Amino acid sequence: MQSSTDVDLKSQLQELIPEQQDRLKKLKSEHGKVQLGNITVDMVIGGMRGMTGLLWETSLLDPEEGIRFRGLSIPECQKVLPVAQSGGEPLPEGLLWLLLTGKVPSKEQVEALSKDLANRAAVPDYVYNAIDALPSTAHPMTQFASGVMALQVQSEFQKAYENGIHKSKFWEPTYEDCLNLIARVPVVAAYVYRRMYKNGDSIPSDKSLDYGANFSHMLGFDDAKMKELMRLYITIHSDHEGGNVSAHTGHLVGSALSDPYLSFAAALNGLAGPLHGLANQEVLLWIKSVVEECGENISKDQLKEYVWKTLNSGKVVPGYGHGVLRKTDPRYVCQREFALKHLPDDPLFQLVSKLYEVVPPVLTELGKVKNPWPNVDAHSGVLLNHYGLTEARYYTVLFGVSRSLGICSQLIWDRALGLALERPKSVTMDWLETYCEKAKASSP
Ligand code: NMX
Ligand code: MLT
Repeated sequence: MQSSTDVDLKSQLQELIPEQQDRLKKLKSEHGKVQLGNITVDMVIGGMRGMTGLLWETSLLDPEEGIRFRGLSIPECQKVLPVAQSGGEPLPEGLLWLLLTGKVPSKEQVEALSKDLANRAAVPDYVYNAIDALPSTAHPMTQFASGVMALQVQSEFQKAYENGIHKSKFWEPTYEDCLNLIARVPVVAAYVYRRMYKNGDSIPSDKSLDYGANFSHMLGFDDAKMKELMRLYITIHSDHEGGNVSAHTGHLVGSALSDPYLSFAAALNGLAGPLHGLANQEVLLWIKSVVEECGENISKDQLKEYVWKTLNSGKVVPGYGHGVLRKTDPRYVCQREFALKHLPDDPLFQLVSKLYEVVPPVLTELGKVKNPWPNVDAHSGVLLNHYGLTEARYYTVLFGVSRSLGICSQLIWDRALGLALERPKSVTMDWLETYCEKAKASSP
């Protein structure tokens, strides 16, 4: 799975693209009519759950086993991807290389990509001005998405399209936009954080640092363990196959040939919903409300009562459940391992561990929840909180920075493979009722 020794990511892609185009052409001509399952009325009215309908190359989610990035599980990525320090967490640049090429990069390739990203990270003043036009009380995700929209002014794809670029070349300006976007989002995100919580006292980027460490530095956290946490955080939140709300939105908007900035800003607006990425904010706020009402040393019985109180007031227990997963999210597991290694005595970590014992049986007892186990968001907040990033409302922005890696990698392949405009068929209730009546009448 190792890449060739060429350290230039774009030339690696240049080599890979014709192979993958042929592969897709063959798939279409030889197997285009093969059925992948039946669409039921439940699927149509139930958020298309379980309906296979998207091509997404960068990762694949198994309900029992969790995510694999280009075939590699999280523990495998932790083993084989280059690290900043021996025994440490993967460098997100390595993961980006893996997502884009399907190959494990060498340390030299990761270093070259790291430098390339650092050199692309300049953000024009009008982006900061666009953010500053919003009240500083605006939600961090609103400020972040506005900043990404302002970055769009520099879209290479838009310029090339206006100049009549041939469609076989679409992927090239898409690549430039995506790499620029990935390089710039941490700068914009850090600006939002410092504006909201540190009196606008921005910290310039340090080009000598890797992507994760530099983001942590620009936020104002120079602790070596926080930098490790940031590398892990960005790696594991990057991609979760194509059907989740943010990835699907990015792909859908991109399918209209909207450029990567427009597509990714749209994706961020989906991520900002409480059933998706905003759940990481909700988890920490909910945990803090438990502590406020019952103290840190709450017993399991009290905790169970609190969970029932949440459910009985018509709310969800944030951080639990999933649209696809049916086991504990491996992204939860690796964060738990990080906590056991670095902060085993943190009181909020201990509360999170207690919740792991208490919540699943309660959700099972509720009787309708398909997956009672924790997802990625159940754990991330207490780790950030431990290292001083305590502002829960900001957490989804971190998720957004990380998700740029996955969504942008797939956008490059969308354009390289010439994937189609997304336009599924919708129907009305009248249509469904008539269809079902006819189906019933004609069945023996
Ligand atoms: N707490 C309470 N009720 C729940 C939960 C939960 N954690 N999870 C599912 N349910 C309910 C769900 O609301 C639905 O109720 P109703 O029929 O009354 O509408 C019922 O159980 C069946 O839902 P599922 O089929 O199990 O889940 P679905 O695929 O519809 O939704 C989530 C998946 C993730 C939206 C859901 O589990 C949830 O709301 N979890 C809490 C929010 C959360 O943690 N979201 C983050 C997901 C990860 N991410 O980062 O995106
Ligand atoms: C994600 O990371 O996108 C979430 O776990 C939601 C999902 O996969 O549906």
